[in-house]
Amino acid sequence: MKLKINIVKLACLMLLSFAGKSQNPIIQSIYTADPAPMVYKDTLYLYTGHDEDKSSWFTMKDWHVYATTDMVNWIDKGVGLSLKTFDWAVKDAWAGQCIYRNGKFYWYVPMNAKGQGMSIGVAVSDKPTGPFKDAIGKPLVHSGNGDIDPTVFIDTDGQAYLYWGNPYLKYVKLNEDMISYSGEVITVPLNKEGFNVRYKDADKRPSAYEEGPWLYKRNSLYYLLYPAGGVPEHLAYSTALTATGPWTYRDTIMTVIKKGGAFTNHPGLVDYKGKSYLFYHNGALPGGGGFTRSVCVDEVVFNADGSIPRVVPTAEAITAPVGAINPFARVEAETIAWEAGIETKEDVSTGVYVIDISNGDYIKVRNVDFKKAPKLFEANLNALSSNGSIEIRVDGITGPLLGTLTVTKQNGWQLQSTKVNKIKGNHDVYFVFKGDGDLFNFDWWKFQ
Ligand code: FUB
Repeated sequence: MKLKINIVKLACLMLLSFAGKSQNPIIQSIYTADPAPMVYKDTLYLYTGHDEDKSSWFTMKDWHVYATTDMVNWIDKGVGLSLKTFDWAVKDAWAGQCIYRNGKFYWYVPMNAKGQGMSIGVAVSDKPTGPFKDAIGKPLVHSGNGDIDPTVFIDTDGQAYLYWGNPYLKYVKLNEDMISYSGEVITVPLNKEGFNVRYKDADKRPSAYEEGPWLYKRNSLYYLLYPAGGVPEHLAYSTALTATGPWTYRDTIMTVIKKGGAFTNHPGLVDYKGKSYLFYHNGALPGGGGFTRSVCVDEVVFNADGSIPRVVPTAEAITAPVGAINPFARVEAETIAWEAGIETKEDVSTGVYVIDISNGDYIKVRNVDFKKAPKLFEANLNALSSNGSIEIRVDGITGPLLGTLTVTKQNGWQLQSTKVNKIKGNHDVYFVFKGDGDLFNFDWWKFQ
């Protein structure tokens, strides 16, 4: 997706008008869906599906990775995995989840397998951002009916579980190698006690459970979150004293999102830096809807009895960052709290960088910690025109001007710099791009 002023000017103006406080959806450069957060060391990685622009079905071909250390700025790590990785897959890169074990990252994803229908594959990598390769060269799970939306969980005793399914809810116990399992595929009874009843029963399903399970543990209690309904979906949860149930239905977590929603939703619950966060998706970006979705996040504060309170989707997302950006170390240009007009691209030599920059586009970076006053701003740029510039502003798109970097046309990537005014403390920094045409590509920035 491209929120270009010259293409979707109206949509962009809408975005600009609430740019000061809006943080949801957290990714604006493409449509993202089916969020799966994973904490590794001090970073929260977010694995998402990717809805194609103007899609009228779940035509999904790859999965993307984002990273944050503050819950407000998201670093685009590019395409983490694609259908092309799996020789046996033909389409439908739907909802998956990645987990760390014994020095490797295992990403479980559903895909349509040649001649077989939906199946679950597993990809493996030494790094959370890939490259990932097909771990076994064939589906890990093909039970023959509704093998989508895997969630993976490793219990405190080391036993790993893979749950999945629509319309059934199934699980297996994964072996320690994470790429095989022992025992039968178990089908969980979907009864009223465990999963409530549907608010409409046109499809005659036995319970409200729909798809997209997410398994989570807190204080010895196991939580299974899932989209419920049917369609349009709300998010609900059940709990159990073991990872395999029996499950007791608890409550709705998020009601159907009426304004700016998609007809699906998808939960991902994670603890990070002492707080808990619910990831989900909506259809709120310009051009968004049921097949052009966007990932969002809001904080969850558990009730004292361990129950999950109703989470109301916000436009603001996370108001209190849990980290800050150090402007005196290299910051990737694709570190974004909010943007308008830009896209990202990746190649082997540069990695991910910002492209498609034209007049009026901007990138907002939140909570930049100027521990000392900078004198210079430098940026690694590949100039495409001779009249581009970057206005460096703080605390608003029209906020105080720190300096203007007039970009010189040169061949290839060049470090370019400008003097800046004094500033100290924590500020939101806005890079506002000016000039005619396609201005430049932007790799990283730093203050001196
Ligand atoms: O993204 C494709 C499908 O839509 C997922 O597998 C479901 O969970 C729903 O979000």
